[in-house]
Amino acid sequence: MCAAAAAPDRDPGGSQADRAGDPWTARVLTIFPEMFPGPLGASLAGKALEKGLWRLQVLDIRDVARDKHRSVDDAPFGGGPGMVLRPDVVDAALATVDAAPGPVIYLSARGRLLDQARVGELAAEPGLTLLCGRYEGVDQRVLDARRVEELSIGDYVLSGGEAAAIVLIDAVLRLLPGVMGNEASSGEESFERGLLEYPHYTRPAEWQGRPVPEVLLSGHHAEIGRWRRAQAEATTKQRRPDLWARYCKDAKEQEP
Ligand code: 9D3
Repeated sequence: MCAAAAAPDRDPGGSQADRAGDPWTARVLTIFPEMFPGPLGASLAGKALEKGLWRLQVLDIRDVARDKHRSVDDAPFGGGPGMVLRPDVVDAALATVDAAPGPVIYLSARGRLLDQARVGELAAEPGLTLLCGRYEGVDQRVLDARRVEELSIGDYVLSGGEAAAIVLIDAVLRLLPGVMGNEASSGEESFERGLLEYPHYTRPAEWQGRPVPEVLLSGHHAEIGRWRRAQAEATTKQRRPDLWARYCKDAKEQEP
């Protein structure tokens, strides 16, 4: 990664309507704009960003807070710990991207779980707007009023939506044409066929007394394919009974 990472655009609304031919665009609404591009400025995502294959527009939610203290949050009605992002402030932030194409997603621990199927759908959109929560969350009324989709990235507690937004953008980017180094490799991976990956090995053929599985040195590609498939299935069955059950069901439904 070279030093000159493209600076995120601080004018996410833009002064004119988005045109066809614009690159896929992620718009991020956050009270921590300095967290972006973060890891998205490195590696393949960063190279693609520099090449203009995708765009990142970051809005500091605090910029739309009009009162003198630029406050974005307040105490929850009904009591309880923490603070809640105000509906008027979040609405003003979302209004700056009203003309932007694609869905609006609120990253939240109580959202529906993100999966590869939804990532694939999002990659087919012209872009998306990601609202990052902090504190205890966002006032529910603005989410209802604007029909915001709520997504979680997993059953563990983050300190806010920013890391989740980076995860979601990363997952979409590798499906965009031209962003991955190797066009062919995405989609072929076993996870996208519903299985965990088979194990990988490289030189040396023996390391600390541990040999590489002999079949991989055999040059018999059909046999290697069968071995890898069996490994992927065994690992999925053992570690992810949820994925395994769906895989078996899908296989059954494809039978004549
Ligand atoms: C009283 C319980 N709250 C704090 C422990 C609930 C809570 C509030 C805010 C839990 C997490 C968060 C911040 N998390 C996110 O904004 C978040 C998230 C996550 O925590 N896990 C998985 N996906 C996501 S997407 C956004």
